Amino acid sequence: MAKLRKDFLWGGAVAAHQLEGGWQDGGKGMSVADVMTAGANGVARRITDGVLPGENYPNHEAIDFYRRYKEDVKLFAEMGFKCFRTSIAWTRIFPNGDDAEPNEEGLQFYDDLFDECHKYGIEPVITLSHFEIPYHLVTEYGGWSNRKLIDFFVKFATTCFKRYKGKVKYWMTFNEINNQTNYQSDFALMTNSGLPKHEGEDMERTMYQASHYELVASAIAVQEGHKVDPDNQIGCMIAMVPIYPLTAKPTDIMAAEKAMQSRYWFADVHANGRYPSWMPIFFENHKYNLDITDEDLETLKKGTVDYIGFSYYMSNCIEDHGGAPEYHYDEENNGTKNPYVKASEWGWAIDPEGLRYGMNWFNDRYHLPQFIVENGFGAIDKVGADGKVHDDYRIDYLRRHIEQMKLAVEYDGIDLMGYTPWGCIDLVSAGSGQMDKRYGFIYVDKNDAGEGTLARSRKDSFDWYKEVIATNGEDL
Ligand code: BGP
Repeated sequence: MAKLRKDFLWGGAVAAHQLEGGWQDGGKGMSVADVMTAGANGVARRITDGVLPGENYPNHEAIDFYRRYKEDVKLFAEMGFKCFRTSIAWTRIFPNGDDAEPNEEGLQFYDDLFDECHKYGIEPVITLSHFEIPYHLVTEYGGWSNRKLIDFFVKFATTCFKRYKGKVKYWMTFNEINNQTNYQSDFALMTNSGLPKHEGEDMERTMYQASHYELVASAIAVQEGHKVDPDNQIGCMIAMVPIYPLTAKPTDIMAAEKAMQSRYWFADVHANGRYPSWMPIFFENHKYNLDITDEDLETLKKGTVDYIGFSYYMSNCIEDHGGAPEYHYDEENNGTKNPYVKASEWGWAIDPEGLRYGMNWFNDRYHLPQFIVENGFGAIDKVGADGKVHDDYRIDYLRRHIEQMKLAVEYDGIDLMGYTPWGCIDLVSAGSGQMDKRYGFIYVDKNDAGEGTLARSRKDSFDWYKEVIATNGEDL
């Protein structure tokens, strides 16, 4: 029976804008994340037009990792991390996105961070664009709806590949690129593609166009990254939310199949180097007339990824509502509750088997190594009378998911590179923009109101995860 690889990459995951802070330090420019206010009481974050006085922009300070990273990396090392997934803030390297030269101070910051990781034998795993692009590219070019963004991104990516050659081997291009199917949400549009919503515009068409440019940019980046260093492993990053049929009714089964296709075609393009057969028909039926050139299609073929990086938090359910034969998946109308699973406070269905299901789904289609680069349980943690967070609910969630991940390796033969639970240190939540939805093994003293000392402390899950890593997943 196959066990986890001996060099299995245990670690944790974060993203630059959710923990660094220092939003104007070291010559950094303004990113889309810098103009999004915190959400409140289930209300989505607001996207402002620039930075408004008196508004709360939580990631401006976040958890001040920009200054405290040495202390934090030391804690990761104490847990035995083999790798650390973070992103490079594009605006630290190219403050406006279209600058002629990169910003040396920004480049140096990541040099120092990666050196600090290597000091402890921790391998950096880097996402190039994790829910942010320079805000200037939004105001000046309309974000990813503009083909020019391809060149800007490739220049950014290539600058990073060259500068960090020998220090970074594992890369991903765009975080959760397929979340853009949720084009009804301003947040998803802004974070994934820097697309401001335009009244009266067919945002679905714009989403497909923007996604195409991103996929072309990714395919060029993959090729450039391999040229710079053939050892580079460059993956995609897909949000895996399996969509089950609510019943065994054949129409529900078909609706679920079509829903899966319409959420995961991004992975087809990344891994197979081509659009699936239904897509040109879909584009034609909708008269989308997208700017997709023959040269683009060649590029997609040549720039396929080395591995499938993905996040997994929950599964979803769908029932057939009739409608068009294409059963086009519509995020807004598909929040059907699965009666067989419980959900978190945020309504995220807790479904460990769904992780194994998603891994098999990817494996059957792409036959590539996989990397679970996000998984975790967002909760409101209470500090106990002894000053410690006793987060047995988090341990329980992670344990049950690791069990399924091991089954996928042992019984399904899936080649799994590593596992990096999300938010290994408490940070700003992407969805709410607040601090109190926490995922960490390490507690950070800061609340939704922005109060706190920013002091770090170990939760119960810290010691538990340390043991999991020490035994390569044997002792759960
Ligand atoms: C993923 C994102 C992360 C992260 C996580 C948890 O979608 O890649 O950036 O934040 O979800 O989501 P949230 O912070 O909304 O709980």
